[in-house]
Amino acid sequence: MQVNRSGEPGYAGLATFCKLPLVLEASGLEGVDVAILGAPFDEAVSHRPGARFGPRAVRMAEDSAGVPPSRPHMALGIDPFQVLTVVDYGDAEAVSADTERTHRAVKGLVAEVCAAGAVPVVIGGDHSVAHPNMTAVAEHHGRGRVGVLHFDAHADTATDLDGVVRSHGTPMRLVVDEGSIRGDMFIQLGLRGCWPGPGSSSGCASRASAGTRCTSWTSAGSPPVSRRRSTPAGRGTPSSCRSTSTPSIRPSRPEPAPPSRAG
Ligand SMILES: [Mn+2]
Repeated sequence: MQVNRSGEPGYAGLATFCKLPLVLEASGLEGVDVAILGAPFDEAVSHRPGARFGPRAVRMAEDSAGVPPSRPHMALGIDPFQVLTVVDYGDAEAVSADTERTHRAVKGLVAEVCAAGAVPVVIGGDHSVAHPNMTAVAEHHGRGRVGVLHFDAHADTATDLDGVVRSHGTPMRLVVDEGSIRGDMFIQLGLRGCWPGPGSSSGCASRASAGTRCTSWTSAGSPPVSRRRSTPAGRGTPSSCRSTSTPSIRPSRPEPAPPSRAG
């Protein structure tokens, strides 16, 4: 369903992602290559809430790609909207203060997108939503057969935060412990800062010796990373899942950065 007029400026009209057609039923995903999906939930954070407004904020940030949208890449000369059929699949039906039901809703929609043969792109939301996202993708393609590139400031590999297992600081450990993603196919990039501490890091290291390895690069930069492209995560994996924490795409106005434990 196209909900925007072709002559609208970017700041006008209903805010689907890049003014893409809106699809709310799985039956409308036939022939779709990529489905954008919002996961508006932030009650699994240990510090700053607000990411529930992320999906809407991203859609509101559109500055006018036109209808239909055009976004040609300057260097590659490729417009993804020309070569792919992309739709906005709306938001998951998050339940305020109920992480389990919200995660179930996110997982259900990601599964629908996968079942339709499309690639899900999930906009959070706090990083706890990575758990149902990755789980649904892994269950579709085969548990242990999906590699993950995780761009984040933090590893998010805690067993729990203050006793809370479904947290924004735990999804990367959960998917490995549950067998959805193999540790040696889970690549983490950009980690820094004071969390997690040595305990969590050593936990990952010990799991490496058991065959479930968390691989992390700290301040490695792109050249060293590109030289590691033949690591297990890039070999023989039928699919990949990319996870980026909200802080790394936080827009514009800089704020004083308080110490944070996860995200
Ligand atoms: Mn994170």
